[in-house]
Amino acid sequence: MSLYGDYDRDNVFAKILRGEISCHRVYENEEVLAFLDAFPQAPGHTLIIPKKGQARNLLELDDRAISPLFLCAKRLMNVIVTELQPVGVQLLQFNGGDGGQSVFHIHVHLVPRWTGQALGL
Ligand code: DGP
Repeated sequence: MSLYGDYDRDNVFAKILRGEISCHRVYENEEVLAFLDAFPQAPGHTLIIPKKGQARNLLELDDRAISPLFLCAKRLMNVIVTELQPVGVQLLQFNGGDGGQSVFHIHVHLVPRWTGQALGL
């Protein structure tokens, strides 16, 4: 599948943004929404998505949307480190089905990690 193509308006994150599927919201502003992953790799596994546009992956994301997405990732990583006290945090972002992506609305993962824990993603 190409990394460029049509956006499926019925992907689960589009449905979350429209309020058609519920989620555990962690943070939101005009640009981004952060919520807990429904299939967490670790406690506190958080997803961050842009609220505007129809980018399936990073290549399709408008340059102006990159800063809000990664600024939110940095700030939430700080909250995770303070509140959950992991010894590491993974910032993950997959592009294309063969790149490990399963939901085709650009998103980043924040996965807290503790010593001895298997790296699942
Ligand atoms: P990726 O492989 O990067 O496309 O990861 C997509 C993530 O989305 C995966 O970790 C599971 C999560 N996910 C899938 N469906 C839902 C859902 O309906 N709600 C929430 N909160 N997360 C979901």
